[in-house]
Amino acid sequence: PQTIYLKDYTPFGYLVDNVHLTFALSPGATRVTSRIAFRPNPKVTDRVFFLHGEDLKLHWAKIDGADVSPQLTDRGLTCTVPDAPFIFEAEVEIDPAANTALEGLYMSNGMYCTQCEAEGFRKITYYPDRPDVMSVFTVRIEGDENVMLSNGNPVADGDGFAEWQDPWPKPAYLFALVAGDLVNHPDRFTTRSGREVELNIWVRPGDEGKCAFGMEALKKSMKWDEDVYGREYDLDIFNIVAVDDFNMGAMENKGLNIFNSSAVLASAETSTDANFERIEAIIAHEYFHNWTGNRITCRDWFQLCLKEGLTVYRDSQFTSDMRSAPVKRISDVIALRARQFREDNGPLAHPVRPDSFVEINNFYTATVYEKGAELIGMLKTLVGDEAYYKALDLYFERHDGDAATIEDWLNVFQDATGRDLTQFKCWYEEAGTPRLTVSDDFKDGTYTLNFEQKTPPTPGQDVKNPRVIPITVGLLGPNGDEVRESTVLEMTEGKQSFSFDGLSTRPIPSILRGFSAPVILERKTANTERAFLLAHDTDPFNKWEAGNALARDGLIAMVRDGAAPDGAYLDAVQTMARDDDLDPAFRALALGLPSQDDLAQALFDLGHTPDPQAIWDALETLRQARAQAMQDLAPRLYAQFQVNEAYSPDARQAGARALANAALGLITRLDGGSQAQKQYDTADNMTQQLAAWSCLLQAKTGDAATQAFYRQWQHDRLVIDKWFMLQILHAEPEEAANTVKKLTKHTDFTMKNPNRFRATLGALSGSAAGFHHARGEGYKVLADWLIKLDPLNPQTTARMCSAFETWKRYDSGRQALIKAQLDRILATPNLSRDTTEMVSRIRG
Ligand code: BAL
Ligand code: ZN
Repeated sequence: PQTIYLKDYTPFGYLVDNVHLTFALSPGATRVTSRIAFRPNPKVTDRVFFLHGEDLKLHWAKIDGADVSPQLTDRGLTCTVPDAPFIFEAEVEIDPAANTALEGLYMSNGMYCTQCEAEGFRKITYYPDRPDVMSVFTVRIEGDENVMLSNGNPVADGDGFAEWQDPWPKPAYLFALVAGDLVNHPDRFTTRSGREVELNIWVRPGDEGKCAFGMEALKKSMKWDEDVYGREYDLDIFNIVAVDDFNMGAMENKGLNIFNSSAVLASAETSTDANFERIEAIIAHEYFHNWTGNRITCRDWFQLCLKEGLTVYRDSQFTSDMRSAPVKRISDVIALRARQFREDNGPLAHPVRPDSFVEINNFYTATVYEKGAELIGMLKTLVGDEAYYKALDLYFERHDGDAATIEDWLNVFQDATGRDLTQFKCWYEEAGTPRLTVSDDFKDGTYTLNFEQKTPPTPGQDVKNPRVIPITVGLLGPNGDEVRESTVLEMTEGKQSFSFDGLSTRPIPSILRGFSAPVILERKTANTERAFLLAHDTDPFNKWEAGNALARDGLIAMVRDGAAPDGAYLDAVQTMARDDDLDPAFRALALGLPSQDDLAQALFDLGHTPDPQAIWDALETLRQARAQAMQDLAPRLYAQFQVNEAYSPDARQAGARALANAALGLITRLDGGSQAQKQYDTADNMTQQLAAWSCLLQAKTGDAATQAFYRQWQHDRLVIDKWFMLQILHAEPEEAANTVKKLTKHTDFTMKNPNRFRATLGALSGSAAGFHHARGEGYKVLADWLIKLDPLNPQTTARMCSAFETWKRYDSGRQALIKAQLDRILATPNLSRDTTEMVSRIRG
C-alpha cells in the first residue's frame, strides 16, 4: 500500500464553485447524480484532474453537457478537462445495503445514513475528496422515507423528495445524508444575536423518551460557546440523528450531526451516570466542531489535531464548567495515561501531527485527540488565559472559511502574544512521552528543584529535542500550609534548575500541579511524603496523584517482592475517604486503584517483566485488605451517600452514588454480596443496578442477577452491550477467553454492530490478566474475530488491533504467542489496508 507524506502536500488544481447532488434512494442500488462546477485553481500550474471514487458503478459522465469516458482505477477517475471553468456531471450507482464498512452511504436498521470523515465521500460519488477542497452543496433526496435530511437548511420538500442547501462552503468529509422512519425530539434555541434555530434529535420510534438529556446538553453547549468563545451557531436548523451501527462516537457533519446511539440516547433506567456525562461531552464536542473543524477546517489529514485537539480541549473546558473541574481533570489524566501514554510508549507511537500514513482512519488516535488537547492546555498555561482567548479570537477572525494548518495555528499565537513558539512546535512533531526526573536541595533558606527531561526514541524518531514544559509547582510547609502558591516553571532545556528562596524550613514540593504537561514525572518520593500530600495538598490533582502513587508503589512491591499491602496506603486512603470536606466524586476517584495495564507498564519501566496474573492477584489482595481495613467506614459511607431524591444525572448526585458504590464494592468483599443483592433488587436507575450487578459478579454470586438482567433488558441494545461487557470484565483470568467464546455464540452477538463487537472483544482485551493468560487463548480468540471482521469492517478491526500494542513488554512465551497471532492476521488473504498497516506497525 502507498504511504502518503505530509511533505508531498500540493493543492488541488481546481476549485469547486458549487455542488449539486441528487440521490435516488434504493437499498441495493442508490443512484447518485452529481453536477459540480469546477474552475482551474490559479495558484496551481501543473493541474491534474483526478476525482476520488471507490466502489462506484459509473453510468455516465459529462463535461459541459457532452458525454466523456474517463479513465477509471479502483481509487478514482481522470479525464481531460478544459482550461477554463466547466461543469462535470456524473451518475453512479452504489449499494448501501451491502456496505458493512459503515463508511460512505450505508444502511443501519433500514435507515440510510452516511459517514464521510475521513475519506468516505469517495464511496458516494466521484469528487476531489480532500479537506482543502471546500464548496457549497445543494442536495436533493428522492425516496419513500418519512424523514430525509442533509446538511444546511431545508429549501423544499414534497411527495417523495426533500431538498437541502448548505450556504457554508465545506469539505466533502462534512457531507451527510440520513433517510428513514424517524421521530424527532424538537426544541429551539435563540442565539445571542437573535437567530432562531430549530433543534431536533431524530431517533427510531421507541427511543423518543431518551432524547431530553441530549437536547439539554446541546442547548447548554450552544450557550457556552457563545459565552466563553463568542461563537454563535450559523444555520436555521441543527439536526442530530442517532444511529445504531456507527464506527465512531459521533460525527460533526455541518448542521446534521450523526451520533452513535450510545453517545446520545439516555434515560435514568438504561444509562449510568458515566453514560450521561459522556453523552453531554460528546454532544458538546460535535457542536463545538461547528467552529473548530467546520468553519475552520484542516488543510490535509496530517493536520487532524488542529480540529480534534482543540475541540477535545474545548469540550473538557465545558465539562469542567458544567461539573467538577478537578474531577474532570483527574479523569482525563487517568484516560490519557491509559490510552495515550500506552500508545506513545509502543510501536504505534506517532507525533500529534503525524508526517506519514497509509490509512488515515488509523490516526484517529489518543495521541491526535487527547495529547492534541494537552498541547492546547499547555499553550494556555504558557501564555495565560487572557492571551489565550485573544489568540483564539484572532484565529477565528483570520482563518474563518479556511482549511488551515498547525503552522497557521501557531502563527496566530505568536502574533497575538509576541511569543516565539518554535520550540513548542516540537510537541506537534515529535512522538513520545518525556520523562521528567526531579531532585531537590535545600540550603540556607533556598529550595532548589533540579529537572532533567528525556524522551525515549519512538519508531522512526531516534533523536529527541528538549521540549518546552510548563511545570506548575507549589510548596507546602511541614504543617501543611502552602508556603509558595502555584507558579509555572517554564522548562526549555534538557536540564534546568529553579530556586525558591526565603524559606525557613525545607518545604514539601507539589510538582506538576493540575498535570500541567503530559509527561512522566520520576521522583523518588517517600511514602510519608505521599501520605502528607494526599492529606494536605491544595491542588486536587496532586492530592489524587499522591494517593494514586502510594497505591501504585505498594502494588509494585507486592508483585515484585511479595510484600504485604502497604499500611501507609491503607491508613492514608481511609483518612481521605472519611474527610467530609472532600467532594464525594473526588473521594470515589481516589478510592480507585491503578489499572492492571498501568501496573504492567510501571513494572516494565522498572526493568521487570510484568506477570499479568501476579498483578491481578496483587490487586485482589489489596482490595481485600482495604475492605478489611475499612470494614467500619465502608457501611457508614454507604449509608451516608445514599441518594433519596428523584434520580438526576447531575454531578452532585452522581458523585454521591459513585462514593456509595465504591463503598458497596468494599462491603461486598466481606458480606459476599448480600448488600449488593439488596441494591440490585431495589435499584430504580442503571447506575445503581449496574454497580450492584458488578459487585455480585465479583463476589461470584451474580448468576441470578445475570439472568434477570438479560430478561429485563433484552429489548434494549445499549443495555445488552453492558450485559456482554461486564460478564467478560468480571471473569476470572483463566475463564475470560471461554466467556468470550460462550458469549459470541449468544443469539444477540453480532459482529456487524461495532458497539456489540467492542463490548465483547474490547472487554476481552481490556481485562488484562484474562487477555494475557499464559495459555494464549485470549490472543487467539481476539485474532479469530479480527480476521472475521476485517472483510466487513476494516476500520473497527484495525483500531482493535491496538490490543496487541504492548506485546514487547511481556515474557518470551507470551511474545511468541502474540507474534504468531499477528503473523496469522497478516497472512490473511485480502487483508484490508487498514489492518495491514496497523498489524505491520505493531509487529515492527
Ligand atoms: N471527527 C470525527 C469525530 C469527532 O472527533 O468528533
Ligand atoms: Zn472531534
